[in-house]
Amino acid sequence: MTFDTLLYDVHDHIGMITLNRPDRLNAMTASMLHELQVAFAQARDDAGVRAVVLTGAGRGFCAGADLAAASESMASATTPFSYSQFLQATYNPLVLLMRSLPKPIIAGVNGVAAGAGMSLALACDYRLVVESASFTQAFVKIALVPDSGSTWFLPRLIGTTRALELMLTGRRITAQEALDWGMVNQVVPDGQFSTTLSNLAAQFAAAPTHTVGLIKQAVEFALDSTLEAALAKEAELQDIAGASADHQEGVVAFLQKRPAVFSGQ
Ligand code: T3D
Repeated sequence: MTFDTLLYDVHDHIGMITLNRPDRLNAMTASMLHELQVAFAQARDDAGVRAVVLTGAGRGFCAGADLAAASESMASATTPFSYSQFLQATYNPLVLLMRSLPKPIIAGVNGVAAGAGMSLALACDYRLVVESASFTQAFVKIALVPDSGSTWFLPRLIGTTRALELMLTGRRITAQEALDWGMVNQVVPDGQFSTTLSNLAAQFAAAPTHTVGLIKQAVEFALDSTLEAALAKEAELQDIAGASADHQEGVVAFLQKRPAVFSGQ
């Protein structure tokens, strides 16, 4: 499928999804949300893809919902617009797809991430951020509740005190503040962003992909489980990981004192 609002490219086992509406800071329309679902599903189903990168074209990562497009479609609608139906059909399945993807997703946050754009970055597994980027829970500024997963991700990442501060004020925080708060993994000078992102993606693409998927599954499960249930889940998933070709390769490589070469199986 060809995309109108995204670029999707696969190289060196990396599926690179670039939000591509730079003049609108990559604000999301209904068609971009649909295309994102298609692109993530394609990356999931392509055995050649072992790591996924989500980034933005131009100076922004993503400014959240496209407010101009949203207000136009509301004005022209013949029936009352239902936020609930829209969210259930667009953002919600996308976020669930990302969280269940059995491959690592890196957010390459190349600029401002606002509203649902910030939620998308939070739904990724690793956040690499340029020094000049910023984050805002912009929802409150237009009198909306944070959606697309922000209420779930943010308190878990930075605690309720700070999550509520961001959600209630819409304050724009810097990349450094996000790093200090544990909301992102790494901040790099703008000039080093592309190279660092490529190196990081290559590192993830060379990891034992199947086991990485199991690790994601284990952590996702443990977030809402008892210790007893989490221990049982670890044991169940370890049976699967322990039977993998990459586990064998990892052990043999260790014993032979050489770097492991993982196939992803
Ligand atoms: O309806 C639904 O879909 C429900 C779901 C909602 C989920 C949400 O995401 S709600 C939150 C929506 N997002 C926002 O409220 C953020 C709005 N944008 C901003 O606050 C600021 O633009 C930023 C803080 C993101 C960046 O500020 P700045 O000063 O760096 O850039 P700018 O000059 O404001 O924006 C540059 C251009 O992008 C500008 O267009 P222009 O004047 O050059 O023609 C601006 O209008 C446009 N733009 C930025 N954000 C959006 C947008 N256009 C449409 N929708 C946007 N969200």
